[in-house]
Amino acid sequence: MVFSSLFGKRPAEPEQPESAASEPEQKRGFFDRMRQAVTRTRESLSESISSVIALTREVDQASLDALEPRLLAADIGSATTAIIMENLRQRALRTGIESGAQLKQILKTELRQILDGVARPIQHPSTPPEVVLMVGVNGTGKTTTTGKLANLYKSQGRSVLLCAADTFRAAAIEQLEVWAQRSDVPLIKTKQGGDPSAALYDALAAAKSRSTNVMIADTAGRLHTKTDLMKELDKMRRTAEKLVPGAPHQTFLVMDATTGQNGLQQARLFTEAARVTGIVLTKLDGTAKGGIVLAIATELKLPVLYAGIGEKIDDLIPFDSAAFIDSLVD
Ligand SMILES: Nc1nc2c(ncn2[C@@H]2O[C@H](COP(=O)(O)OP(=O)(O)O)[C@@H](O)[C@H]2O)c(=O)[nH]1
Ligand SMILES: [Mg+2]
Repeated sequence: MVFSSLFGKRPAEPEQPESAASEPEQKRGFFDRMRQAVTRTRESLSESISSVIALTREVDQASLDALEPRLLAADIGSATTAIIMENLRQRALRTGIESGAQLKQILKTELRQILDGVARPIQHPSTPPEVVLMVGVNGTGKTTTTGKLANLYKSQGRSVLLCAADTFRAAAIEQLEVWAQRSDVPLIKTKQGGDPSAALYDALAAAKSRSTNVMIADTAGRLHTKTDLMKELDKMRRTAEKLVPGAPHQTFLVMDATTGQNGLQQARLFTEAARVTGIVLTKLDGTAKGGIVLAIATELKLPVLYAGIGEKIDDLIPFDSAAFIDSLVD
């Protein structure tokens, strides 16, 4: 696939403001930053692959056996690793794998297929506002990502309104207010302890009357096992649906890349209960376990749509599978 088609402009999005970076520049920027973010995973995978094939010229069964734990160590997950290993072994038997370079190439194709298998473009509604719910457990980066996402959408020329629907903690509302100021977007809130559905109702009414393109709601951290909190989320969904047909259009589960297989287990149960449409993977910077992206695809059957690569406002990039795989294996 041609790289330039992958960050293609979405049909529902208006022209970028003139001050914004040109599209090719922006793509290159995203690519470089993705590469930078997965440096540790790439280095450890790359070292592993090199040490596995250093002794023999041809890649044999024994060297493939040695590769298996290395893939697991990158948090690619046992199910995904099993699929990849089976395909590599078949390939080695059928045609042989002649060199480390060829092994990497085949591995890249395998990884790419796994990600492309769950890829689907984000569906934007034909009439605004687009309603986005940010959900997940505590501390994964929901509030931070809500702020970054507002900035990203705004840089794409879309008008944004934020809703502080984490009424559980006072700090969460203040935290989101800071992000709203940074990207200069309006924010609707209620007081701490208030009903998040009421805040959402007000935010949607405001978004409709102002013809805002996107309304993003930050929600309280919750576990799928907390029945009351899951019911609260259901109520929010119903409120959104009542005010805006088809809403919520996106339910993004925010996952922390550093929590590995534990986070994945939690996410599996969460996605079932909350009708998640896509994943935002945060804290990809600095982890050597970026392979979790592949485990997410295999086990949750959901695409990673955005990646968090730092704590600053522009440290959120649209996820691109080709750029990711090229950054991971080289
Ligand atoms: N390094 C890094 N830190 C992040 C990223 N996203 C969020 N954080 C940090 O994770 C912590 C929790 O974030 P917060 O948004 O409050 O999580 P919430 O409880 O899900 O709302 C904060 O210290 C954030 O700065 C990221 O992509 N990279
Ligand atoms: Mg929060």
